[in-house]
Amino acid sequence: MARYFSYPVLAVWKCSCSSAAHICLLEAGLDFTLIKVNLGGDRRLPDGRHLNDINPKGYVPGLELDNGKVLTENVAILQYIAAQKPEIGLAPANGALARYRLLEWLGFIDSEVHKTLGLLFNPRLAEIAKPARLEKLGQRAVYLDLQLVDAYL
Ligand SMILES: N[C@@H](CCC(=O)N[C@@H](CS)C(=O)NCC(=O)O)C(=O)O
Repeated sequence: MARYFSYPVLAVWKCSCSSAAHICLLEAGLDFTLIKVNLGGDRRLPDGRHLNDINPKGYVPGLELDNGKVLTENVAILQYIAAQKPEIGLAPANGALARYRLLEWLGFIDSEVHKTLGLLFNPRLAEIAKPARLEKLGQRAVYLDLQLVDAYL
């Protein structure tokens, strides 16, 4: 199949965590193709491929490079994009403590906030499971709030 995209190709869905990679690509000023995959639909791409062909894990984001290789996981994708334009300073230099603070934040958002929050939108989540999830999310939100106050207010 002819490749008519401008690479890299980013598979996203609206209002999802894939927005982070989209924002990062825009901030970096890189040329790229955005492909919207309807997670609530058949998950087909405009070229007929399935989302699983870009990300075998079956979710967004997936970043397909011009060599056909695919990068998944926001933690990896965001750092990859930052590395394409190091002069912009989207990520601190490797080896600097600030770089590990970035990883710390990405890990926290990915595993503690995103996954705890995301499950609450699953209509199949049993009502009985919700209070414990909300309590955990509340704890994470308090921490997040304090950090933002310290850093920005
Ligand atoms: N660990 C992944 C999580 C990706 C993820 O959960 N994506 C969601 C949207 S926010 C998704 O595509 N869900 C569809 C599914 O799991 O089938 C990352 O950080 O990139």
